Amino acid sequence: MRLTPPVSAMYPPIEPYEHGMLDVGDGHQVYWECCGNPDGKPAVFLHGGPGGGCKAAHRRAFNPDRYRIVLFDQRGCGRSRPHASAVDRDVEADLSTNTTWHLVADLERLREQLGIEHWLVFGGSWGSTLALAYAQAHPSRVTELVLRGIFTLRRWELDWYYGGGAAAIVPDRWAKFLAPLPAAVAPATMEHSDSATIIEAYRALLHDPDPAVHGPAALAWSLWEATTLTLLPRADMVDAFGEPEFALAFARIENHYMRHAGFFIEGQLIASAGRLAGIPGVIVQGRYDLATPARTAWELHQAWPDAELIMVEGAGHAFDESGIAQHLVTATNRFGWV
Ligand code: STX
Repeated sequence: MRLTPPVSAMYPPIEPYEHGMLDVGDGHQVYWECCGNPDGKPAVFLHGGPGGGCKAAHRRAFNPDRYRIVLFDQRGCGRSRPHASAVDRDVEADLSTNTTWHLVADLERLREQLGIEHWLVFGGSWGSTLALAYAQAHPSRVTELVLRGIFTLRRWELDWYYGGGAAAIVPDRWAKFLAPLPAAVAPATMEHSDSATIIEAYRALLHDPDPAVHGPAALAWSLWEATTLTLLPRADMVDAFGEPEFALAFARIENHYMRHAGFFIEGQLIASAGRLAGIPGVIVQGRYDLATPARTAWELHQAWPDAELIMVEGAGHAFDESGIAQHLVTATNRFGWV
């Protein structure tokens, strides 16, 4: 049985009215596009992963008559160049110039280039992480925040997803994630282990020059995510995440950010939530989110009472799960009239 994504809660498909490549320095060109109404309220969509890139469905979370919707592919992924699947061949633009703080600076550069004073910031998963980092660095530029599947890359969050915590629920999929690792690293049991060791071992595989080594590792990394994002299995996710170039860039970029715990000091995004005071926000969180467990959304909400927390029963992590998409669109509809 092939389950297709329930996107009916979203607006109809649209095409960009303009797009381009922004030279952000360090050898990186970032792809951006604008959709909807050129005179509408500016909103920027921040994709997940990191390394996931923007998809056509992401344009559909906003009323195109009311919003000027800006989407861009973060450094190294999607239509941005060079692509992280090729970093080993490009000494100019390697992962050392791909950090959270480079992406925050890219957002400011893009905002200025597009002549936007301030904008609604929308992000799910890693997109929520980047949205929080950006809003805390530049609060005066943010009119509202619409966030989904909150992820702050604290040690316990990384240990949960990359260290065997979630294996308590999906041991079969976790075993596939561990399969490419050397026997010395992969724990023989399902016991909770240290994500740092696993992330480091994956890094060596993902940057091995031999495609017979980095290829299967990239697929295993990417498919762990594809098979844990949605509450119920979805063939379209597995197909998309199993595309070899996507998987290699996604795995390398995610692995790099996880290895550096997002370039944050432990707990930074929640500890600095006071900087969001006065910014209205909506936090949409799937109750059964395996990738970014609901506790983080809860803790963010405690620290940022201006936001509304919507706990979606019967949903996992993905942007286009039915209850989640509905609440996200309701939030952008509400702010579209402000
Ligand atoms: N990664 C969580 C995240 O940001 C640990 C994420 N996971 N999958 C995605 O994002 C995409 C579906 C956007 C690729």
